[in-house]
Amino acid sequence: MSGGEILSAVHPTEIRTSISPSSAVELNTTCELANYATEAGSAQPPLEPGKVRLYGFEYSPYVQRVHMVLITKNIPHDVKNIDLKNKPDWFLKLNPAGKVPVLDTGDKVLTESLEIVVFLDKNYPGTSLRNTDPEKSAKDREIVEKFEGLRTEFHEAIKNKDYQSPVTIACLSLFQSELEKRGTTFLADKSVTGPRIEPWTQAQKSDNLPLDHQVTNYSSRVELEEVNPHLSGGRVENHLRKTTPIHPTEIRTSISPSSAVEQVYTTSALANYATETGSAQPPLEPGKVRLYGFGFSPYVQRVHMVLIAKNIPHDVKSIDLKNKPDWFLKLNPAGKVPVLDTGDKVLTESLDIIVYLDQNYPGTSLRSTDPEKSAKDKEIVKKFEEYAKEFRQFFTDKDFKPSEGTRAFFSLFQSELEKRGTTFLGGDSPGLVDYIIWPWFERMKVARELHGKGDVEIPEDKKTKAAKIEAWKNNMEQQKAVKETMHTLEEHLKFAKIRLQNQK
Ligand SMILES: N[C@@H](CCC(=O)N[C@@H](CS)C(=O)NCC(=O)O)C(=O)O
Repeated sequence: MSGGEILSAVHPTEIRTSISPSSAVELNTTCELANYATEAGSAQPPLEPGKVRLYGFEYSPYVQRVHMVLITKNIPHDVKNIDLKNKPDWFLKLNPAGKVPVLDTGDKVLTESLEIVVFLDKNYPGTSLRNTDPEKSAKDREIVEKFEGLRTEFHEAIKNKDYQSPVTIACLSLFQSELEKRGTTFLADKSVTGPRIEPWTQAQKSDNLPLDHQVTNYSSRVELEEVNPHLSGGRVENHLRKTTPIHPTEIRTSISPSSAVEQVYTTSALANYATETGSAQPPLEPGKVRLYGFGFSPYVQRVHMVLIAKNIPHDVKSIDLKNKPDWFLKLNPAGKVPVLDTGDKVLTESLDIIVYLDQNYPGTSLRSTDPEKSAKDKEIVKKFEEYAKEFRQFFTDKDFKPSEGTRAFFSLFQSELEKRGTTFLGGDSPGLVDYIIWPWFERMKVARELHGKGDVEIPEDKKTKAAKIEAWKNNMEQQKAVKETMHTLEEHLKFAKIRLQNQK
């Protein structure tokens, strides 16, 4: 689909029949696959920068309560399943008791779900999920204590349909009377007690699997770049802001910032476990769409950002592009990422995918309804796609001169920002167009760093233009979807160098 058609229509190409999400066999396969790195004898998968790691097992309510708190508190994390029948040695070193959940923050290893959830609530930013009122807090503890006593009884009740469950009855009656007394929807407005209890009250529903939002391979560090160098035809001032981890409490000593890239690679090598030639296609998780991608692809990143911005449950699997598995080539014979698999449909081409997501998933639409703006958005995207195509040449040829199309894009982009008078092209929050173009802005400084050129002043007549776009960039960098998907300049540089080396 050409840039001109984007934002108007999408043609889902393939109807899937081969995978039914309800198949129990597939769930088992998911589990087996998910355990790839955790069998006895396997190596401990290194932490991803900026993320905590939860070791678990999909069906464990103790793991689920921790996972839910990680999600509720927006703590960047990933989850690795442990094969509990075949525990790896490194796991037994982390927790000699051999139980999940285990939380590894990089600084600390914590076991025991209740200790972990309280630790997360105390040590990570955001609203506390515990009651501050002493009376409620004491009752919460009582409720939790009673629920903890439920453990043995719960198994008994599953095995024996006539089991009377005295502890459960006492517990539920306390739970109910507290709900009544407080008159709130939950035990607290945002009570950690709710999530603690929920895994048990929902355990009978076989389709109720924990939602896994740990999808990125990306660093959480934020860094500021300069205005597009191709715009002014010269060099602009370098405004490097100190990089700040999302969670200042999480200071890892074992990993120096310079090894962050190695980690990204190692992690993504692990993430590729299921995607090498000869490997089986990893089954979809119920309730989630799957994005097949590659950590450094700007086309993948734009789709990933829209999934995050629209809160669409998803996971991301990396494809080894040098070694594409047959099943991947069946999904997309062109062999390119991104590919989106919804379970019903397989979509290729980033722009088609993005429009499909915006059209078919709930939440505010990220496209403008104003016909004039919408037409301008299409024009911007069309011009931008031309620029994206020639972008690579800025890396390989330091004297590459931007085409007319590229110049026209920057000029239109800036004049539209000015005309709309909003922070983003989409208004007060980013729209599809903003997400569509962002990944290239994240990478612009790479070319300059590669060519080792110094900075120069922005010409006077370009200053307003540069300031508009720079303000847009700064505001984009504050967006959740950008923070969760971006790589630092250092990581981009390292990747670009490896790639250029490989092309020689
Ligand atoms: N027009 C496509 C471009 C996608 C694309 O070029 N993907 C690259 C990664 S950035 C790729 O998959 N390359 C692998 C290959 O061509 O073998 C889109 O928007 O999705």
